[in-house]
Amino acid sequence: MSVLARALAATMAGTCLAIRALSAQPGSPAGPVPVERLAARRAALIERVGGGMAIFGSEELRDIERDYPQDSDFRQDNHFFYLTGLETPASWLVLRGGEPGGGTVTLYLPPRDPPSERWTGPKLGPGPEATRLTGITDVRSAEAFESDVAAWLAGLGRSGSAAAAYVSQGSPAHRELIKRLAGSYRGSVADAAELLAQMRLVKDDEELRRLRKAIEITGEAHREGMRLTAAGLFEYHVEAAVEYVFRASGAERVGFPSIIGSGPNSVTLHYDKNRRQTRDGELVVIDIGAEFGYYTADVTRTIPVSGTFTPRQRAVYELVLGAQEAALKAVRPGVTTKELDAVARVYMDGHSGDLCGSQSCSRYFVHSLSHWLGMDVHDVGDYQSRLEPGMVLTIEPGIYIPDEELGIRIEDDVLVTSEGGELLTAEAPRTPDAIEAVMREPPLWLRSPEDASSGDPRRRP
Ligand SMILES: [Mn+2]
Repeated sequence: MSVLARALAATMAGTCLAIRALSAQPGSPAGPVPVERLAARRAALIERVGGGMAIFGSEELRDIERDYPQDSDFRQDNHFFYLTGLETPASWLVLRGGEPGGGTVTLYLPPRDPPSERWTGPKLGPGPEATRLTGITDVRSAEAFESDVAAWLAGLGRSGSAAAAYVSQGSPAHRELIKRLAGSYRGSVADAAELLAQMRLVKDDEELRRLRKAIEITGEAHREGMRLTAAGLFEYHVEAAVEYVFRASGAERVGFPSIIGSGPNSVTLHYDKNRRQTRDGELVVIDIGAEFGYYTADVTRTIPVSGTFTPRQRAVYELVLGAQEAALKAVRPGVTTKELDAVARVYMDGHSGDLCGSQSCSRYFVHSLSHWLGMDVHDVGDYQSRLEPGMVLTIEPGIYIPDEELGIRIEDDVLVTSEGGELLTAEAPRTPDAIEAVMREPPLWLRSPEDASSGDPRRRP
C-alpha cells in the first residue's frame, strides 16, 4: 500500500467510525453478550490457566468459491465467542495467568481496511470501540500477535515452571502460525478446549437466556411442522416450514441439519436428505434445533403423517414416552448421564410386554439417552461429570424397528436445577393426544403473497 493510500485509509477509517457506531454482533436478534458476563468468563478461565497462557483463535471468513456458503454464514469459533462476544474473523485472544486475582488479557484484531469495507461494510478494528464492546483494555493489531506471543512463550519456557501453554487455534488458517510458535517453545502445549469445556458445561444466565429462546423458537417450529404435515407432502416441505419459523423468529441458522425422516427414514438416526414423499400410515421423526445467538436447541418429535397414530404406533410411542418420563424424573444434581440412560432402559425392560416379541424393546434403543447441549448441539464437557445446577442436557430415548419401518424418538432439553430438572421444552407437544390436536390446526406461519406486506410474519387464521 502506498503512503498516500495508507493516509487515505486512515482518514476513511476515522470517518467510518464517526458515522456508524460498530457493535459486537451487528444487528444480531440475540443482542450482544453483556460485557460483565464476558469479563467474568475470562476471569474464571484465568484462574484455570494458573501460571500459564491460553491462546484462542477466531474463525475465518468462508470462501464463496471454495466452501459454497449459501448465506452470509460466517460463524465465530465457539470458544472465541464465549470469551469475547465478537464476530470478527482473523483475530486472537491471549490470556496470561499470574498471581491470584491477576493475569492479563490481550485481544488482537485485524487492522481496518477501508477499501475492502466498501464491499463488506464497516468492520471492528483495534481501538477504543473494541474495548467498549468486550471490556478488554489491551486491544492490539493482529499484526503484533506473532512477535508478542513468541516473546511470552520464550518467557514461559525460561521460567522453568510447570506452566503450560493452552491453544485453541480456531480456523485452519491459524494452524501454521501456531505450529511455528509452538515449535520453538520448550514447555508443554495443551488443548485450550480442555480448559473451557468444563466451564461451558455449566451455563451462566446469559447462556440460558439464549438457549431458552432457541428452544422456544424450536417448539413453535415443531407445532408448525405438525400443522403442515399431510400425506403426499415431501419431507423437504416440512423442513421448509420448520426453518421458516426459525428464521422468521430471529434464529440465525440451524444448530444442525434438520432431520425429517418419514417411513423407512424414521429408523435412520441422522437422516437429513429430506427428499422422500410421505404416505398415510407412516411416522415422521422430526429432529430439529434453531440456533439463537450461538446457542442451539435440540428437540425431536415423532408424528403420524395421517394426523392419527395407529394403535401399534401409539403403544410403542407410549413406551418411549414412559422411559423418557422415568429418566426426566431422575434428573438431579449428583447423577450421571450414564445412570439416567440406565433408568430409561430399565423402564423399557419392565414395560415392553410383547410389543417387541419375547425380548425387551430396549434392544431397539440403539443410541445413548443424553448429550450436553449449548453452543454445540453435542456440547463440550466430560460425560463422567455428575450433574450440577446450570448444566443442560437432552433426554432422548428412541425405539427403531427397521423391519417395520417404525422409528420413534422423543427428545427434550433439560436444565439441571438444585432440586431436580426443569423441562425447557415443555411447550412442544409431546403426548400422542397433544400431537394429534396440533395436527388438526391449520398452518399459522406460511404466508400467502397478500400477507407479505403485513409486519407480522405470521398469517392469522
Ligand atoms: Mn440430540
